[in-house]
Amino acid sequence: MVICLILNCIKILAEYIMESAKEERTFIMVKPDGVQRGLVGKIIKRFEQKGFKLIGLKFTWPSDDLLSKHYADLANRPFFPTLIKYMSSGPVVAMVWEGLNSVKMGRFMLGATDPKDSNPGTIRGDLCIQVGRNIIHGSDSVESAKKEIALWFSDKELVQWTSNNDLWVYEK
Ligand code: DAT
Ligand code: MG
Repeated sequence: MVICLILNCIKILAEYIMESAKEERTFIMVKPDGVQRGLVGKIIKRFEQKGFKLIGLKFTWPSDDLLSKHYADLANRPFFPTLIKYMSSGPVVAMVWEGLNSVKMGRFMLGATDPKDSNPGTIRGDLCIQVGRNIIHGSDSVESAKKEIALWFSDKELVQWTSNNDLWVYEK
């Protein structure tokens, strides 16, 4: 009787942990070159087809100030000024995608930072050539994702909704 109760508690806890894991979020941004080259639809489609759920979407021309905060970790790198100039050269599409392991899988889907090292089949591997025009950003950790999402979106801009796809994307 007691053992049954404990097992039930463990099962409920495991289900709760799994449900929370499915709510992992990542910040994905189509950079100005991706927008100019008409790749927005193609990139969104890849995330939709993978099975991730769109939670936030914003078409915006980012300020130098916002971009400096976004890339604060790279402020001492020699390419920082050209990175900010490139990123502020036009509008971007900022997005939040939700799903199990969305940060890690998002990075796999993007490919390596430098497109010459990106495998075919990845977004950068298929759609761009140079590191300074690598069309897309994706959070590199769950921690970074939380910071980036808070930087680009307010809470009320993020939409909570139930996707019917989830019934078929995830195991029961
Ligand atoms: P990632 O975008 O894959 O997370 P990162 O955070 O190290 O890579 O760098 C941010 C962006 O800065 C990257 O997408 C393109 C640019 N960048 C990185 N390394 C560069 C380099 N060596 N020369 C020029 N631009 C670079
Ligand atoms: Mg990065």
